[in-house]
Amino acid sequence: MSSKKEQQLRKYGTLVVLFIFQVQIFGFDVDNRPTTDVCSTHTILPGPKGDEGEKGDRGEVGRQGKVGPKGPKGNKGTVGDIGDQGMIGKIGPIGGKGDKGAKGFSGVPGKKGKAGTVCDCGRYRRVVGQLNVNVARLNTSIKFVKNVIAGIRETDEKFYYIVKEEKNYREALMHCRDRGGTLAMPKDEATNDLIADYVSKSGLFRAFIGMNDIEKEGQFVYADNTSLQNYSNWKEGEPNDPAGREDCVEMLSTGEWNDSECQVTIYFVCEFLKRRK
Ligand code: MAN
Ligand code: CA
Ligand code: CA
Repeated sequence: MSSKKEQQLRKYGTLVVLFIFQVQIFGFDVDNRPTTDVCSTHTILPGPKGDEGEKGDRGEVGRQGKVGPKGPKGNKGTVGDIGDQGMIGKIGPIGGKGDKGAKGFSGVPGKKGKAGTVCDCGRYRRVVGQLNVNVARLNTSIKFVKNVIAGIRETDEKFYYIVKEEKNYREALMHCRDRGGTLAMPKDEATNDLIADYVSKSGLFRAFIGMNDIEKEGQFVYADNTSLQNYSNWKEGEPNDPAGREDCVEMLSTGEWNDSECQVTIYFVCEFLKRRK
């Protein structure tokens, strides 16, 4: 221990001894005053002040202080400088269909048109009517050609074709002529046999062929107006011309002929001359 500290301890020790001495000599009442002043003449006075002691050693580092109070709020900062422009973003998705716009204003009325030409409606109706007729003929022709393809008979000189449409003699003849032919005219046995076979094989009992006695009763001619020559194939008892009304001729499935009424409507046989090569 340094001498400086020894001096401090001696000084404090002297003061403690003096304090205890006073308490033992005079005593104290509850008011902390001397019970008697009889010993005031014996009061011990302090001595003269001593010399100043030497400077003590530097103390140890003290403990860290408490955390200080929160400081006042700082002033608002100034606006910063504008940065560089960013890159262009990606193209966004296609937007939905917009609502229908409001109806626009009416336009300016146009100028008065030129006078129209008078429609010749009657003429157009006639044209349309004729076209309808042509279409009907074409359809008939198509039907005919289809049937021709389906079945036809031929000799060296001619084609024979059964038209399975019920027509009277005059209509049947016109039908064959419209197609470049005529009603079949069997002028020999071979030709008659060929047509007969065709009729029977087609499942028919009868069909018009090209002969009649329209011009003169009993005098039969072919459709080309040539008279019968040395060939005929009448069924037995024919021609009988009952009631004088049978002036046209049909071939039966046997190949035999029968005079028949011209107005009955039955199938018929056309013939077409082959083209010379
Ligand atoms: C019978 C016969 C024929 C006559 C027919 C008319 O077959 O009399 O001669 O042509 O009837 O349907
Ligand atoms: Ca007759
Ligand atoms: Ca008859």
